[in-house]
Amino acid sequence: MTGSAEPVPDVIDALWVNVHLGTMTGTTPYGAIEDGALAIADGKIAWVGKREALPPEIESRSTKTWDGEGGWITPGLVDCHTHLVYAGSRAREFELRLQGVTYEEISRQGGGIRSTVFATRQANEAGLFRQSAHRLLSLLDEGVTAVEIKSGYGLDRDTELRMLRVARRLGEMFPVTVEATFLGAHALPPEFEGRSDAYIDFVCTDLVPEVAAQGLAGAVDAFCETIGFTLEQTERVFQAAQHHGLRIKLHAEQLSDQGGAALAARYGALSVDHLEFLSDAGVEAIADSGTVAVLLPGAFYFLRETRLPPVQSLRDADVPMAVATDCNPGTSPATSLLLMVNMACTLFGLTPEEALAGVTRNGAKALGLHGRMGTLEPGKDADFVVWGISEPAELAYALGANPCRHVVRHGSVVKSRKFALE
Ligand code: DI6
Ligand code: FE
Repeated sequence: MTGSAEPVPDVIDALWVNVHLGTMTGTTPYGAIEDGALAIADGKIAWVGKREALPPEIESRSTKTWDGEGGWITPGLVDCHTHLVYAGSRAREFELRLQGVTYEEISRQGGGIRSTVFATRQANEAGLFRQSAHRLLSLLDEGVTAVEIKSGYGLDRDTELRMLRVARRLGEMFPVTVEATFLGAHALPPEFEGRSDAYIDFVCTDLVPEVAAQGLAGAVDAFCETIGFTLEQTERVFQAAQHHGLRIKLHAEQLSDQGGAALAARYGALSVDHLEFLSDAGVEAIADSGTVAVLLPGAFYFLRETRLPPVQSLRDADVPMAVATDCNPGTSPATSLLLMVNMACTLFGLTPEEALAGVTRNGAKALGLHGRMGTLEPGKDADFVVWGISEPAELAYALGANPCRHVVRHGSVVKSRKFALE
């Protein structure tokens, strides 16, 4: 890309130079532009390309020039699958699982999700916000500028709505775009023990309409699994979602093959997530659907799973793959998206470029936000990260490092971390 053909705005609010650009567009690896420049106007990217091709009028109209000190700029990171609003901890369950008790056994004994439901129902809105804000800030510290946050630890009207209000407020209080998802069909609450169909009735006829009417979520999700809900129950949630104008996502084929991914693709799902047990038929069913395959290596690692998602089949079928933390207290208490980028490579076999696309371009697509973010292109939100790295692969390579120097959101620097020695 040698720069954009867009008309030059009268005022350029900021110009970044002395940087390399990982645009995540086009056909070259990372859409890389070495010795690039990026101009911002009204919170949007106004121009991006080679420094030598920068139109003189852009430079002359710039009110502020930033020196990127030879670093790399990528789009802001998108964590497209989190459950980061919740109360309490499941460290005791972790100890049990290390002693050999399985996640399923704990769930069937009434622990697991239900123990977090109990703690979350006890928490008030301020307490829930405070506990969740810490997790969100850890993500923002690594350059996350958009995040999806699910409900699903209330499983009753008041707590589900409280969770979604907390998610919305996190997006109001911090420099991050929050996309909320209603996950009422996450687990069966104790008061509906043995009555899963009645609970799905409650989700579909009471909660989905209320969530939609209050504008508290843009999508629904469900846990289609032996220890979750059946394909038929999942489809009822999808039908209610479509009736109320909500998009669809699904926890699919995480611990077994229920055919959930194919069902979700038939309903035009934004994404199907986990996918360790996705069959070739399932890959075929989602290929060409536009549905994004969201890979969650944190849960695979933390549950010590052995069945890998069919990455090569997804690659061969050109299914866009995203990568996310799945930040939740039971299977992925992870608040580092960069560590997930590394795990997507080391555990799932993605290339560093695929993994970075998974937390930028494809992460945005999994939220239906790819028209606004996920690549460095004129007209998109000026949400990007300036990294102190010498090549983009370093973002997948380093374990536990955080080379984030500056985070820019809607054109403004919202975080700078740079030690004098750098
Ligand atoms: N699959 C998961 O890995 C999380 N939810 C789901 O449907 C686990 C949630 C938890 O264990 O708290
Ligand atoms: Fe999840």
